[in-house]
Amino acid sequence: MTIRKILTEPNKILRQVSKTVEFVGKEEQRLMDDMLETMYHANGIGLAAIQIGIPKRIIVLDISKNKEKKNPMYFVNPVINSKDSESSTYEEGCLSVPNYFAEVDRPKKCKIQYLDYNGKKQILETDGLLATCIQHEMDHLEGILFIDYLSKLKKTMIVKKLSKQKEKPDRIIV
Ligand code: GNR
Ligand code: NI
Repeated sequence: MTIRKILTEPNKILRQVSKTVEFVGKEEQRLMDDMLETMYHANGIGLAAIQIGIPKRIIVLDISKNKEKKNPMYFVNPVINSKDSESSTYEEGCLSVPNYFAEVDRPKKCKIQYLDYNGKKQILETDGLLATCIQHEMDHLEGILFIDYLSKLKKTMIVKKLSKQKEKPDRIIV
């Protein structure tokens, strides 16, 4: 497995719409392995393939708190079948928008269908952090970042700072 470089905003590649995966084979599984390793290395809880520059509709997630008991999840071609009318607010971050955090409203629950690591069709009802994360990752597949939901002023400020910034500052909550 290989740790890949995570692209950060501003980068046009992050704005691409990812392509549907026709077949889950060895190449896709290797990509999922690399994505998972890259995500763990960066201390993230989710990663979309486009974040490492590959425009395929593939997501990995691990929201388990316990570092010893890993719980990797793989989603290929995920589709949201239904969304809750109730929304919830979560302070989101993104490995492609390093060190910036902001509150985002999203549907509290959603039902999704997807292919798993073995290409088998699955359905899943999610809520809480998992629902938030899956929606955040699915946005990446459409070229959308969480900062797109912020005011123009906040977004512009973040993008401007990111394009100047080279090294890691502390957490910046906007
Ligand atoms: O690591 C991540 N944490 C996170 C926290 C709140 C809401 C969404 C996320 S996803 C993010 C990793 C990432 O950028 N995935 O695309
Ligand atoms: Ni992200």
